Amino acid sequence: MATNRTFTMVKPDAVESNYIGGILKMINDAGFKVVALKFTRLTEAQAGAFYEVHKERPFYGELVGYMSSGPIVAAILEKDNAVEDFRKLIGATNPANADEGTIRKIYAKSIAANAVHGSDSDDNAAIEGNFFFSNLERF
Ligand code: 3AN
Repeated sequence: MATNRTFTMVKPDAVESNYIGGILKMINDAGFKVVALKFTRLTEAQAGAFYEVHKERPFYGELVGYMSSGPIVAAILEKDNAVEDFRKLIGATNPANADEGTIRKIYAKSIAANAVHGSDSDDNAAIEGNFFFSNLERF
């Protein structure tokens, strides 16, 4: 499969716990190249817009409140088969179900505070990357 890109965030729980370095090291060690990187904090409105696709889900309010509760690290990552391989690297949404050695198994606290985000498709990777980064901020 050709080289492509995915989008990730280190979420507020992992930033607060000083896991940024450990998580970025796992990402690099798995062969992903960082092509855009930003340390920022979402407003509630921005988090609501980012997670618009989950608007009807019962946890939407909790998710938006949580994702705007502290700073996050956003990044675009490049690798062959990036979206699928990154989902494997981060593990299941609920860390209790995540495989050994995955980022969520090692660093996540709960299904809501699950350490990292990873895009679920090429289309969403592009949409999410564009949400955070201009063309001048990606390489
Ligand atoms: P993933 O992040 O693995 O793609 P999604 O797309 O099902 O998972 O959910 C998006 C985000 O919503 C998750 N990363 C998690 O933070 C949050 N979330 C998912 N399910 C729940 C839940 N049952 N309770 C609270 N938050 C949840």
